[in-house]
Amino acid sequence: MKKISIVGVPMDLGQMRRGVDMGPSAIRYAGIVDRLEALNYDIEDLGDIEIGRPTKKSQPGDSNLKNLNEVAEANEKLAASVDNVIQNNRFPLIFGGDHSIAIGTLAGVAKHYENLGVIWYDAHGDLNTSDTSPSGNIHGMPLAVSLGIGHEQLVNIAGYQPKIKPENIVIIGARSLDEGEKELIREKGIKVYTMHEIDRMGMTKVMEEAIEYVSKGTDGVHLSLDLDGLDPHDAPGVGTPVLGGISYRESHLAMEMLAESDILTSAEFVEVNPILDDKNKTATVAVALMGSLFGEKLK
Ligand code: 4U7
Ligand code: MN
Ligand code: MN
Ligand code: MN
Repeated sequence: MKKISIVGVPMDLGQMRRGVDMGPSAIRYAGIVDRLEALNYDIEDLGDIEIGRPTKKSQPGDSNLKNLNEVAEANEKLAASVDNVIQNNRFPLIFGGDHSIAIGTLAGVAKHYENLGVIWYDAHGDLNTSDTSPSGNIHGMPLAVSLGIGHEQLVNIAGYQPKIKPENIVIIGARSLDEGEKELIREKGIKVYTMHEIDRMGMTKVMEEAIEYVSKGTDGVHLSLDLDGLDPHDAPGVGTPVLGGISYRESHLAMEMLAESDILTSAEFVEVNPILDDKNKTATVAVALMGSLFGEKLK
């Protein structure tokens, strides 16, 4: 029987909109523990990582990255917690919080895998650096940071780098990429299925290819699911919504195909913001998708 450990990360310092720190509570409130227990998993909820508050106004000479020290510190704690979950032979399931927490999740997970595959389900590439970021928001940087590209304080979390390799990553659902991100994608040859490919090929084919792509030559696979990968109609409670996204049904299909493939070794669901939501719809969607991801259809 699969043993799952839940870690909440009430992080909102990687972007500018308040409320996303309540994401982990909203997901728990939407019934995730009962949902997974009904599937006969052994569930342990480790509670939330403590997030510091920004203590000082920025000083001249500071980096343009917003809340850099606090984001780095929380991600160190998260990396240690995730590392510990895997050492205990349990599956880490992380709830955000803004997407800057993927830095810590991947730092903890990748210690255990030489060649970790990553599925990045997102409207965005999250491949910005301090130089290319239009916003200075760290939630737009975690994939670059995990590749070893970015501010040294972030890149070196958990004391090693890089965490992942460009050829082991697949991005699904992209429709808002900045110029610097596009350049990095071209330069590193990162595999991307934009909304164009999803429309053209259909989600079934996209997921068949993506699953094969991230399984080849890898020894584990992490799913990082940003709820803004879905269309804002289905997931309105996110800080950076982008029209024309993946539907709720297509997302279920994607999760079901991942369940069948049985390749995942860790997962995170991020960017749920209850303040911007419509009656906890987005957390409810996240919980439903996790139901599929953990095999509701197969049982
Ligand atoms: B998310 C953005 F400029 N690219 O870097 C940036 F459009 O984790 C958005 O995917 C980043 O939600 C979105 O600020 C980060 C912007
Ligand atoms: Mn996003
Ligand atoms: Mn993201
Ligand atoms: Mn977002």
